[in-house]
Amino acid sequence: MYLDAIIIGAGFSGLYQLYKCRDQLGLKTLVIEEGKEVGGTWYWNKYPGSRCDTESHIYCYTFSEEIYKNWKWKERYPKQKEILSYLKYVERKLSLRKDIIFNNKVISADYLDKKNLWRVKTDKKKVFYCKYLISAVGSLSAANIPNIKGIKSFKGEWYHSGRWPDKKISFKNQKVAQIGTGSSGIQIAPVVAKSAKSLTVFQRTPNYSVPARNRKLTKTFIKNTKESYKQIKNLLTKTPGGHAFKFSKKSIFDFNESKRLEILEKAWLNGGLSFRACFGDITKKLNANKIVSNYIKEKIINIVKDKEIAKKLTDFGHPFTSKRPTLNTDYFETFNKKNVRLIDLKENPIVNITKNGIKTKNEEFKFDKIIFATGYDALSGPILSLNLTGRKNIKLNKYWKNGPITYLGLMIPNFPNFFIISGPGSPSVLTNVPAQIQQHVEWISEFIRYLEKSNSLSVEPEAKEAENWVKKINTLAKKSLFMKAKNSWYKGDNIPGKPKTFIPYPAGLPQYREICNKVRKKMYKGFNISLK
Ligand code: N01
Repeated sequence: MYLDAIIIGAGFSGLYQLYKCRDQLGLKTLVIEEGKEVGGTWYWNKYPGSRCDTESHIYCYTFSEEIYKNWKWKERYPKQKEILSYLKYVERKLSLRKDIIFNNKVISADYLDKKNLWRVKTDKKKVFYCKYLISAVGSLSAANIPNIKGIKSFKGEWYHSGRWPDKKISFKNQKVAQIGTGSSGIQIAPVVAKSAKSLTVFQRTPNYSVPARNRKLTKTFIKNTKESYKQIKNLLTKTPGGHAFKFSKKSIFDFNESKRLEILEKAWLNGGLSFRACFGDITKKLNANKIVSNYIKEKIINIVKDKEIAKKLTDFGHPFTSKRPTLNTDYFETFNKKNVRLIDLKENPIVNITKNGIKTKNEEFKFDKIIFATGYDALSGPILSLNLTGRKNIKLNKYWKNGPITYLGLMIPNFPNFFIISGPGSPSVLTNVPAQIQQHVEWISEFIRYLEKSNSLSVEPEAKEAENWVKKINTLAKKSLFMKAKNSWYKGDNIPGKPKTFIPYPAGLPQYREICNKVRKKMYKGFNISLK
């Protein structure tokens, strides 16, 4: 079957890109989705307690005033189920389903030089041909299931947070292990601990976490956000992370100690990702960051009653925000429960999984269920899993053997007419992702419009431009606090053998947007376009 465009993935990015390609560019378009429903990450991440930590009134599309105003969010942070309902609503509103095939995983895509077409194969033995191939597979969809010896022998059930099964899973009276304490693990533990007989949390690196302070949205708040649609939409293009909060222009050192504390207390009580913005230098300067890192540490120590456990939970070894900041609801309080244990993997590492549980250096545990909240082969993983072969039989896994090479995070040399939404080399995971996605979809769609008008056959970035882009990202990252974290998936540390290079674009969405706009104004400088 021949199509003008194929989009892989039916999450936030795939749905919007389908609408753009089909309804605004008039292209014959198909979305191929591995899951059985729309939703992308919000289809798969059905783990207990799953909820977004970006506020609901901005964790959504802003391209359509009607959609924005018609949808009513319930809470400050939307639950996974609510986001899924929202995406289904958008899909219905735009009549997208008829151009999506579900339960089909793309297993390979090959560029056919002579025909200037992509050949896309799925695990259901379907084959499609298209001119434009667009990845909407997301940044965090390739689950990292650690290769721990003995996993196959485990008699109980095990799950990964990002590939949570559809069936209902009960933890009532169960002995549960949880490996991993990132954003997912921090949400899972308090919920599982409520019903499990016991919960044992295996922690490799302790994580800073700020209270989420979730709450029901008031009618007044909902009304105000709808009335401020235009201002909110505009604000999301101006802030570094595409969030609705601005960073303070003041340094922490502009204030004496008591005033600093007053500001921090206020931000802590408000909760949320905006905590890091209460002083302008928290995320930029190590000395300012140290004060805030210590403040969070003190807060946790005051919550956790057992001093030994508190020490393990706060032995961070990296600055606050150098890894993805997390929000929590009663995560640290959970360790005051009698049925919850914390195992510090630094002093007591896992040796292997047994048929009955987990064996560590010092102890053997029995478990009924194991939860892997161990994160993802982030950003490059999902693209590599597509098994792309570009021009002249160039394999993407070889071309990226030293790390992902893209120009603007949007295209790859030697892989013509292949676009990436919110992947490596773009701000992606460092932002409120729907805001970044919309910028990408709109930029890509304008580019395709231009290519179609110009009678183009194919387009790809110049290799030199892509090399410079990767260098630029790594130069920017070196100046940031991100490089101070060990085991950071931002730089591939979490996956054995993954090249160590900084992957997302770290200088913020407005700067990135400006660069993309400049390239467009200069008639797509840096891209080689071949005409029919
Ligand atoms: O994954 P993570 P996540 N043995 O990589 C540990 C988004 N998200 O799914 O820090 C033992 O952050 C690992 O330890 P270490 C969001 O962007 C958003 O939690 O590498 N432990 C870490 O503790 C987020 O950042 C939301 O030393 C192992 C944990 O597992 C991203 O997804 C919710 C291990 C993984 O943490 C990923 O978050 C959920 C091993 N072999 C996710 N391998 C919201 O919006 C890894 N770990 C709320």
